[in-house]
Amino acid sequence: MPVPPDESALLADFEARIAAGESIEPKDWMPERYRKQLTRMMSQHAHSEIVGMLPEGNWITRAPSLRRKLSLLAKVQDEAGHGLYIYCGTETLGVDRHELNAQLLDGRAKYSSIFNYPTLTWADVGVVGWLVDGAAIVNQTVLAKASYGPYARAMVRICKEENFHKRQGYEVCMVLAKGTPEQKAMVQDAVNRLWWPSLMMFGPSDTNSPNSAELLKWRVKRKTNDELRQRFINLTVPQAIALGITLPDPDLKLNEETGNWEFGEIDWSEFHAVLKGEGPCNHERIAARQKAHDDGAWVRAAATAYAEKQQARKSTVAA
Ligand code: FAQ
Repeated sequence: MPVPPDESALLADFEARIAAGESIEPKDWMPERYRKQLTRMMSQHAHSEIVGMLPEGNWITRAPSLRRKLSLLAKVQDEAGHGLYIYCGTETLGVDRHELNAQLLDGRAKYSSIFNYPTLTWADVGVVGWLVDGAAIVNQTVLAKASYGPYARAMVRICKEENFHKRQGYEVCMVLAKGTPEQKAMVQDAVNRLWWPSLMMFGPSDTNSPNSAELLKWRVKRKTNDELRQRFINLTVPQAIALGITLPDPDLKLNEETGNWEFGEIDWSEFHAVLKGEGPCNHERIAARQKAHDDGAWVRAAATAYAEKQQARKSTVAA
C-alpha cells in the first residue's frame, strides 16, 4: 500500500531506527502494518501459551510421584504466566485482550499447531518438555532481539523459564529411557508421534511463508522459519542419540561440510489440515477454552462491579 506523503518521513525515521538496532516502544510512531503484524503474531503466541497448558494439564492428577507433580504444576503455571505476560505486551499495541480472546474462540486467531495433538502417556509430558519447549526456546531466543521492546523483553524472561521446562522434560525422558524396556518404548512412541509436529511449530517453509518478508524487514523476526527449524534439528539430534532414542526420519543424516543434519520432507498437508481445524484435538482445545471463558463469567462480572464501586467512591470523595 502506498504511504501518504506526510507519513513517508515518519516511516523513514522508523526504519532508520530499526536499522540502527533501536527498540520501538508503545508510544512511538509505527506503521499500521507493523502494529497489525505484531498484534497478530503476539496474540497468537499468547494463545499458544494458554492452549498449551491443556495437553500437559491433562497429566497433573496422574503424575507418577509428588516431585513430578510439583514440577509439572509449576511448568503449567509458568505457561499461564507467559500467556498473560504476552497478552499485556499485545495490549500495548492498543488492542483489548477480550477482543483477542474472542478471536481465539471464534477461530479468527490461530495458536500453535502442536497443541492440537494429544498427550497419550506420561512419556508425552517428558517429550513435550524436551521437544516442544526446546523448539519454543530456539524460536524465542531470537525473538528476544525483536524490534518491538515489550515483546523482546517478555521473551527474555520467558526463555529463562522455558529452559527449566526443557530440562525437566529431558530429565523425564532420560529416566524413562534408562528404565524398563516398556518405559523406553513409551518414550520412543511419544517421539515417533511428536517429532514431526514439533518441526511444524516453526511454520511453513520460507518459500510459503507470506508474513516472513515483512517481519524480517522490520526485525521482528531475525531468522527465517527454515533457519530456526534447522537449528532446532541440529541441537536435538545429539540429545536423541544421548537418550538412545531414534528420531522417526530415515533421511536424517549429518552433512559434514555444512554441519547440518539434513532431514526428510515434512508432511505439509498434515500441517495445513491442523491449521484448518482438522487436527486430532482442535475441537477439544477450543471447547476447553470456551468452557473456561463461560465459567469465568462471574469473575468478570464481579471485577466490573468492583471497579464501578471504586470509581463511584472516588467520584464521591472528589465532589
Ligand atoms: N501453528 O507466514 P508464516 C510454546 C500460521 S509457544 C499454527 O510463516 P509467521 C510454549 C501463521 O500464523 C509456541 N499456525 O507466519 C509452550 C500464519 O497465519 P496467519 C508458539 C501457524 O507469523 C511450550 C500462516 O501460518 N510460539 O510452545 C504455525 O511469519 C509447551 C503463515 O505462516 C510462537 O507463537 C504453527 N506452527 O511465522 C507452551 C512464537 N506456523 O496469522 C506450552 C511466535 C505458521 O497469517 C507448553 N511466533 N502458522 O493467518 C512466531 O515465531 C511466528 O508467528 C511463527 C509463524 C514462526 C509461528
